[in-house]
Amino acid sequence: MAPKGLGWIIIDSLDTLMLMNMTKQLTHARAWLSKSLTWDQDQDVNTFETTIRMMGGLLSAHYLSTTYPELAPIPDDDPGKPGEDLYLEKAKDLADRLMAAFESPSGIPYASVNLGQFKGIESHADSGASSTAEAATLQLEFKYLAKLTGEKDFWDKAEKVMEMIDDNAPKDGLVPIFIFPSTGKFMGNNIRLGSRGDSYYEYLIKQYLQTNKKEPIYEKMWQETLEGVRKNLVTYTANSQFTIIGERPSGLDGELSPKMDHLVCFMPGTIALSVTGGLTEKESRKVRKWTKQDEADMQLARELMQTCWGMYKCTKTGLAGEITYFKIADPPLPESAPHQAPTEFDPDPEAEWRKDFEVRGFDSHNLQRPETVESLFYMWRITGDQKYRDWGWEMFKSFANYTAVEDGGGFTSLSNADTLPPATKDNMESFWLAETLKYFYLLFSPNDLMPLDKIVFNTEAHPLPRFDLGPLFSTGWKRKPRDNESKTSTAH
Ligand code: DMJ
Repeated sequence: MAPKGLGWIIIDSLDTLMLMNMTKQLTHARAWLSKSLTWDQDQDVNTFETTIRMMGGLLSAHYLSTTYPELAPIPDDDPGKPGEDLYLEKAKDLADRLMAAFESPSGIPYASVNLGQFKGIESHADSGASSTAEAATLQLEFKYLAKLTGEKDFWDKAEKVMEMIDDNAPKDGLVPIFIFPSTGKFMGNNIRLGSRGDSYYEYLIKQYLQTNKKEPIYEKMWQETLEGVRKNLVTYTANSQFTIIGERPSGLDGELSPKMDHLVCFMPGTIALSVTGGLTEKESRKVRKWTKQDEADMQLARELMQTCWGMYKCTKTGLAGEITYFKIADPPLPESAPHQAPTEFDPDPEAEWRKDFEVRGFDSHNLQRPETVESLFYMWRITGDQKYRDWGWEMFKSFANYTAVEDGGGFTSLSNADTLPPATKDNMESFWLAETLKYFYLLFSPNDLMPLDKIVFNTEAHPLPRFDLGPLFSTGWKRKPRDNESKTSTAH
């Protein structure tokens, strides 16, 4: 049977349409969902992408439409059927199919699922290993669905993944980027906060916040990680002392590579979120004792934000490349080294700070990714510093100037953002609508639209509510005892 399409862009955009009050477009999208969307298709899909974009999109559409009915209100298309909720119904049907991914010997999800056959499929590459980030970025979605439906299996399957990963006792809270569904063991020892690593870390702190800070295990894991990042990955650039998070491709005993994916730029905002839990810095200082650690964490968030903004400032279009390499000292300076990056970016093409940033030809594409504007949004909300809005506005203008297609033809990614005019790609990822534009919109909206201390955004920018565990749910696992100097897993 010919594939009917899964409506990735439609579903990933639902909550953006709601937030922006685009009722007409939302009505259209909902009609498609109601009349044409079926998951009963013989299609292999990526477990993680389908969870964060589709399940996340539907769950957040459910949450917004029920909690904020004044946003893009549309009449019920199934009047007279009490309790019927199209978004939730579609999310649950999808989740029942995605659950097949967890049917591996270890409980670590397979990389893909055949939706029609309810069947998990091992990755065809990477010796069958799944990406660690992909395995550990399903928890917010499955746990919220468990809460909504009362079906505990969704909770248990998602939670088990956290236990399996942690049973490897990753040193300093830093995990290799591949893990085997067959054994639950890590593959190799490549460590980075960019692709295949990123949202594992993001979901540690967000899981803690999702259940109203009642699961301290995830806060502990996040703190261990942040300390590990400082100790093993943070260093400063050679000329202008920008703070970067590098990579350890050969494990923590190997060399530090001064390479930073744009993806790593979720970190400044996430660090700030972890410090205040979503309150403003000012409120947070009032309601509890502000520690030296809080101060240091906020400082790290500000420094990394500056570096991520530098990734935009250093290219010809003002839009970041996919990967930036930094010039660092040899040996790399430790986190404790004195450092003070310039607060302004001198526009002179020969300016000293530019010598620290290098975007290589292969990495000069810009996929309209959200991470920097995402962090600007958190930093604006939490610190109230106007400069984050200013930077966001400048960035928005660059996107408008260089990624808009002629004659109202929409927007496109760039295959080279470091040349003028830029080379375009004729492709638009759904996260441009789901995330990048949503974060821009929220950056310039009043601060009480999606209050940060009441919700958690999933990794695809879909807002989900925080909730109490209640009688049905609890943290169903404990961390295995380990030495202070925790052991790294033996790689396979
Ligand atoms: C999105 O799908 C999510 O933000 C994910 O966590 C990382 N990759 C893209 C955006 O860059």
